[in-house]
Order: sequence, then C-alpha cells, then structure tokens
Amino acid sequence: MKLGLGLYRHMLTAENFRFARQCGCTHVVVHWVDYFNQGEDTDKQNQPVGNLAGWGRAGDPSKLWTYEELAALREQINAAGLELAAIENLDPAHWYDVLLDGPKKKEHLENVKTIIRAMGRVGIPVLGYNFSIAGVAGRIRGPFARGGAISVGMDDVDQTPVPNGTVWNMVYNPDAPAGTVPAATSEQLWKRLSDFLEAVVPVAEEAGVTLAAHPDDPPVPVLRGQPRLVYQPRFYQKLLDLKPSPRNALEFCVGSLAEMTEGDIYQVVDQYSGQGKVAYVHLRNVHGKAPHYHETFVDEGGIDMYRVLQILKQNQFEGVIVPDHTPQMDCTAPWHAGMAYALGYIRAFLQSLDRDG
Ligand SMILES: [Mn+2]
Repeated sequence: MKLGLGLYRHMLTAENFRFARQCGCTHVVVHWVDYFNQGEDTDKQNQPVGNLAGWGRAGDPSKLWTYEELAALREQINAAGLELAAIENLDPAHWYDVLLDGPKKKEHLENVKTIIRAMGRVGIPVLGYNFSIAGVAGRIRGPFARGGAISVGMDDVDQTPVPNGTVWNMVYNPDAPAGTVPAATSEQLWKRLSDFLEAVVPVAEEAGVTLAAHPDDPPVPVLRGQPRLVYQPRFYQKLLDLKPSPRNALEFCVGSLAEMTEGDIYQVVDQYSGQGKVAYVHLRNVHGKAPHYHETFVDEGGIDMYRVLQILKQNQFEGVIVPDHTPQMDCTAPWHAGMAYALGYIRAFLQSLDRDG
C-alpha cells in the first residue's frame, strides 16, 4: 500500500510537494477543479464545508482539461519526486447535464470521454468522481474533535432546494433563470448513472483509466430535495454491477461508509477490496452515524484503522491511501498540521504491516 496526499488546485506548489514527501508520501491525488476560486489563503479554505454559499464558480464550459496541461501537471509532480495517482472530481462545467439529464447531455458525455482519453495519454491512472446533484451540503463546523479541534459534522438534513444554474455545490450558470432544479427520483438518478457508465466505461477501458466513485457525503437518501445514490454500503455493489469492468471501481471513502446507518465497516472493506474494486482509499474517522455525526482525528473515532488496513492488505490492495479531511490543529498551519498527524499515524501502521505481515 502506498501513502498519498490530496491537494486542491491552489495548493499545487513546490512547498506542498516537499511537505508531502517529508510526511512520507510517494503519491499525490489532485483536485483539479478550482473550488473557492477566489484565491483565499490555503489554510482557511482547505476543507470544503458545503453550505448554501457553495464552493464557488465552476470552470469555463468551453475549455476542457487538455493533454498539455495534464501532462505539465504530471511533469511538475514527478519533478518533485512524487507520482500522480489520480485526478479527483470533474468540473461541473464540463458535465452538469450528465448529472441533470439536460439538453447538453450528449456533448457532456463526450467531454468526459475527451478528458479520460487525455488522462490516458498522460498516464494518469484514476479519475475519481462523485455522481451527485446536491454534492456536499448541510454540514456543520465546530470544535468536535479531540482538544476542541475544529472539524465538520452533520446534525440535520439540509433540504433547501438547489437553485437553477447550480449543481454539485458549484455555479455553472450565474445567469440561470430564478427557480430551483426539479427534484429527480431515485430511479431517474440511477438511470443517469447507468447512462454515464455505459458511455464512458468503454472509453476508460481503452484509455487505461479507472473510474472511481466516491460514496455520498453526507450519506442520506435525499439531500436538498434531490436523491442520493450510494448512501448505504450495499449501493456500491449496485453501482459496480451496473457495468462490470475493471475500469468501473471505487474511490473508497472509509469515513463516509462508516457514517452510513447500515453495514459493518470491516465487512464492507472486505467485501469491496476482496473484489479488487478499490481504486484508492480516503481514510478518516468519525463519531456517530448520519445524520448525526462528527468527523474526528484519524485515531479518535469509532473505526479501528489498523483493522481496516489489515483487511486491505489481506485482500492484496496495493493502491494509494490518502487521509480524507482532518480536523484543524491549533497552530499557524492548521491544515498542514492535521495532515502531517494523519499521515504519520497511517504510515506507522503501513510500516508495521509491512514488517509483521
Ligand atoms: Mn471522502
């Protein structure tokens, strides 16, 4: 198993690459979507807290990510002594009508195929995505983690409708007419996912790029009036069975899965890693279950992380593990300190597993 760090677009700096290496990482997962593209300070905006203000403006719908810029990204990361493990999340500007089943759906499916082909040419092995209309919303923020560390959680289900021109918490059309996005049914949303996988998986197979689905965060059946797909662990199986392929896999978020009201997290880890379906892992801990939970330090919540890593190892998982969100630590670099703590803790377990089997 390999250790990685997830970095947002504005954090792709030589300093942060050195930070990753200093923490023992060999890999980087890049959020290439420019969330909060207002240029605020890194340590203040590292942890999207999904609220009605959203995550900012989506990108330019007419400018897809190109081979050249993706190749330059990989080159920059390799030059820093790291590997680019995955791109995490698509820009809503490029595929909103795939999520919404809108008039540009065909064009937007082509957009995703074009991006996957470019990633394949560059040699980026995984595309993480979250097939969700509401995205992250309704989370609360407070001193929920040990020592009063600022963390996020959930205490209520936000059912405020999604305004027109917004999807997945980003505004793709600021000039959209007033009003809200009509509620889809659960069946309609599964059909949209199925259409997406049918169209895109064959291209992913040709390109050698694995599609990796994140479960719903927060995991509730309906959020902002819109259905969710993977809000219980068993729905991951439904997603895989829709389009069986080595390229149809999972961005396996242990924290989100543990927040779900059904299932035993260790059985869930075994079920999906045993099928070889884990593309990469988001590791974090949590207290409670949706819709009442708090994210915690990696060694603090209800999940026995060593047991999770043992199961992954038993099932021959050899991919990348990144810390998911971590609580902010009180110092001048709250995000970096939180990540360094999580990475050190995970690395100790990985070394121990390597040594002792
Ligand atoms: Mn996650």
